[in-house]
Amino acid sequence: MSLISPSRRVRRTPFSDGVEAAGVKAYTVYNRMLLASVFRSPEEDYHHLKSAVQVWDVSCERQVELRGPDAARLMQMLTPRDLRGMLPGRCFYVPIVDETGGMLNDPVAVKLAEDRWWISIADSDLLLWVKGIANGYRLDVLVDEPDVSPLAVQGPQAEDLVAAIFGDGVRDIKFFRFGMFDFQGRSLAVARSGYSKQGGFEIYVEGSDLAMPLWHALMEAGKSKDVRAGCPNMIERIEGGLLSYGNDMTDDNTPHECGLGRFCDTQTAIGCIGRDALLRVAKEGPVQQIRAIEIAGGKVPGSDRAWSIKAGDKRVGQVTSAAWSPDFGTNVAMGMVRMTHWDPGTHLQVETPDGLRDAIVREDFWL
Ligand code: THG
Repeated sequence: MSLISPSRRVRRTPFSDGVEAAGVKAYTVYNRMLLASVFRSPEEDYHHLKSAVQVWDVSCERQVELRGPDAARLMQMLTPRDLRGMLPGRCFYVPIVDETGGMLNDPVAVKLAEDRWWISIADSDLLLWVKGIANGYRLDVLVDEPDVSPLAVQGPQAEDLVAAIFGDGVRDIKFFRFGMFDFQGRSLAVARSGYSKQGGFEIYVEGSDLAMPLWHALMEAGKSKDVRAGCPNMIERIEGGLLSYGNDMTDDNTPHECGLGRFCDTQTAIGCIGRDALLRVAKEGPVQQIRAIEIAGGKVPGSDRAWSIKAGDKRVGQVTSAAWSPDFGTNVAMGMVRMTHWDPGTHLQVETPDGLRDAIVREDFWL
């Protein structure tokens, strides 16, 4: 059963048969590809993610591959994060900005070799920007979207499950690094990363033919661990302060507004697009920034729009993601707040779809 009308514009993934058989209840669309959003219920999925292990079809985290002598130069043009110390086998969370310093994407850069990179993208058409830069500057580099589909294994039991398939070697992989490991005679990048704070791995499945065999192998090996098909969980990711491009930020925001200033080395990232604009914003400092916000009252409704944040009659920001947290017994949220009202402990009001609620700026996220 699916309420999304079938269309070639909304791409299936190499794991879609497994996702459907597991009883997916809702999808979203991400990079023009299906991404499951609910299996049992957001709350049930959340408790299970935090106590067991889940296998996530995150094929929609498409790769932009850079291949050739100018690959490293192009990668540094794309991000204000200094990549000079980045060795092959490393993954870096990298802001990508346009010439005005506006966020275009917040992907994970994967360095396979000096002349071969993957950019594991969030939901925007980054391939077009990268092709445009490569061609405009006449760089000696091939830019395309390879047949690579990430499969995430997340949760407290993720390491044991991934070790059961790839061997105990995966236990030595450090956070945001990857190693090459064999599955059915093929070598795959296995990274310790993923869009949750529960710990886990991402397997970059190169070749769609390997997808369902790997899916079945993980489900079989994980039976005793109560492994389930899962998906990025909105409640857990807000608790953990993980940003969602298109929701919590857009090209109207600078990395500094998004709290990603720590990933900008604008002084030393020579040649990066948007450098002059970022040098300006870094000097002045942002006038609004992402904050953790607690919203009073019972469970907030879901939403497809930002909710105004008020201080009396004045609009001082917007809530961009919010959910009821069963573990914290409150609504956890993130939002963009003006500097006059961003200090921890500041009392605010939020215009939710079911009325005005009291809210408070938190010191930190919840995890
Ligand atoms: N993994 C991979 N690709 C992705 C995502 C992913 N592409 C889309 C989307 N997620 C990109 N956005 C993010 C956002 C946050 C993180 C990763 C990708 C993340 N952040 C950690 C944090 O903020 O705590 C760690 C950042 C760090 O310290 O380097 O993991 O999840 N392949």
